[in-house]
Amino acid sequence: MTLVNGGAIPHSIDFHAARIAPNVAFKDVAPGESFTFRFKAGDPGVYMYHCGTKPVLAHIANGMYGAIVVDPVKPLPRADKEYVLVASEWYLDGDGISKPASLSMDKARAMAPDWTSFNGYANQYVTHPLTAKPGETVRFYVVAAGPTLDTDFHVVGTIFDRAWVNADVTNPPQNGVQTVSVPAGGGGIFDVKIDEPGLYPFVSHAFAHVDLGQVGLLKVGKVEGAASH
Ligand SMILES: [Cu+2]
Repeated sequence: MTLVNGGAIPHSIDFHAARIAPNVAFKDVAPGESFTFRFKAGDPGVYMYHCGTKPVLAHIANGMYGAIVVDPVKPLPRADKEYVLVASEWYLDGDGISKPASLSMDKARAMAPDWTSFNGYANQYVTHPLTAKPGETVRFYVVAAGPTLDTDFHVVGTIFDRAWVNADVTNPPQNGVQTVSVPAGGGGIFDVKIDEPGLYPFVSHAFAHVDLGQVGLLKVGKVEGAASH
């Protein structure tokens, strides 16, 4: 892993998938500098990574995060489609219309987001749904990046056939579960197999988050019309 800091202030990178001394590997890298470290990804799952420079709240709230999937040596059951969803929330100091919005630390501390999202944009998969064919197994790798709020992952109109809660793939998955909390800084892996064509919303079932944009659609088969949620 090489972090190149092309920005104006120090940054760093914290991999939850690593077992490593954070004061060494996750240290601040000054503007214009780079830093390389290595770790062995020996713990399978889906993990958050993020900037760990103080105040971490500000760096994560500005979008400095992502997900990595560490596959187990013994593969998981086959999935036909795999999607990675990184849930997060945005705290802004303006509407972004007259001038670009920046971070509101007051809102971030108060946990009062303007928007919540999957993969950075509120409602993006409502306008551009994810797709599957009827009968396909769809696997969602879900990370809640926060910076602060959890994501209560649920797919409307079906039940998780398999849920690796907290992305623990060393144990058998839970079968037939409806909603699983993915904590801020955590991950989960969810399989659904949907036979009936339709529009199936995937949401954080903490519904204020749906209102703020943490909702998308899984379009199974050929479908006309609008979503229910
Ligand atoms: Cu940073």
